[in-house]
Amino acid sequence: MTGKIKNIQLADSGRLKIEWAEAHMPVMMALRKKYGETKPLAGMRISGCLHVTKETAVLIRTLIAAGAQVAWSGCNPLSTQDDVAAALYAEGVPIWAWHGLTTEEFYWCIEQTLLQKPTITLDDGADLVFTIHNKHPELAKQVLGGSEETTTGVHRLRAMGDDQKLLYPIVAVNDAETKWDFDNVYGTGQSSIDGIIRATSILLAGKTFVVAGYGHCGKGVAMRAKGLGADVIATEIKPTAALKAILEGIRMMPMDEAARVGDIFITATGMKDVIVKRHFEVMKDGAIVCNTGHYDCEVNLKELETLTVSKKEIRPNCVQHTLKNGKRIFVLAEGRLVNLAAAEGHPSEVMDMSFANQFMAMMFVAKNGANLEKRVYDITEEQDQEIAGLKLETMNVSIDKLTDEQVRYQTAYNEGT
Ligand code: 3DD
Repeated sequence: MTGKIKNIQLADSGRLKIEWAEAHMPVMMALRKKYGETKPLAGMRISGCLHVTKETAVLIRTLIAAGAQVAWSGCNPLSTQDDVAAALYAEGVPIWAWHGLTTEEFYWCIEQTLLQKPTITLDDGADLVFTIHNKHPELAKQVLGGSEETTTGVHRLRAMGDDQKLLYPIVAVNDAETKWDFDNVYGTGQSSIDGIIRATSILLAGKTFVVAGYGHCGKGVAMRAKGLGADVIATEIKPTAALKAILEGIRMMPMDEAARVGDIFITATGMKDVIVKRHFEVMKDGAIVCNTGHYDCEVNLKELETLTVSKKEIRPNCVQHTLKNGKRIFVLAEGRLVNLAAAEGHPSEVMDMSFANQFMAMMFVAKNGANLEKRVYDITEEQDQEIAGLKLETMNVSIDKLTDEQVRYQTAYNEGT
């Protein structure tokens, strides 16, 4: 067995978690059955940098069943589920991941996954791609291509592609409709509330719940907080997103105002310095602050420390800061993504589609990589509809089909009103 994990004794628990996820990811299991026979990934060495959760384990097992050799690390120091990592390690998956990595250990784990000289990279937040581009550009020569799971990762890789800095093609899995419109909205919505409740046991009903960012993730979180009876406020920098919030019945105001009235704050912007010193200074006693964006730069903890006279971990993933003004602020999961650091991430059912896109992206790169340009590729409409169709089938849902006449009518331009 190759790799480094927290504790092999946890493997049994991890196997049961993965079994649970497999029972709730029918699309992935169908893909595993279909491609386990044809093995389209045979000969591929996939290095993955993606949260080690029970759902990721299902993806890993499916990639291996399809013929790939994998090497895996987590993509956040606090998101690895140690029992899942132990189960994967015990079944021979080369994995370097444990909960509570230092920054140095985090990048060391990524380095270990590069020893196999990957032909494909599978990334979430672009740390693996950046490591290859910035520290091991020579490895890019045998990389056919890669994929990127998350919004901020895709933003950065598109910028690299626009500047002709990409050393190999990248498939923007995040931007697939069957990922973005489901994982980001319904997954982040539920899992972020899950993380907040596991870390605090707080009652949401009647609380003033401030969501920074009303994109797909923020919209999902706002929807679920509202469903639990919270009084939701959103903050934004984009007029159209702000308008959507208002029309959804969500109050909109600048963070400078929301900071004074909020009980619970969550950032979902992808931007840095969203909650900073002047906000902490006016927050109510007992305010809870957390983040569900990929990177831990949205809540400025360095500035909070300048106001802190004492702090203690009052509950797992919940640190009480006592400020100079005598008020307490509770920071969850060290300002890292609360859904994965304090809970289990998105439910299996939405990851089923996200990872079906990842799996198909791997097949696309394996088949076409040598002929692709060094840019970011979007998931095709056909693939989106194929995955959504597979998902509906597993839910025993039937839908209508256009007749030939209707197909013709769609593009007819000689019929008026
Ligand atoms: N992410 C959220 N929940 C996850 C889970 N259960 N397993 C693996 C990864 C998970 C994060 C990403 O899928 C995606 O939501 C993102 O954009 O980062």
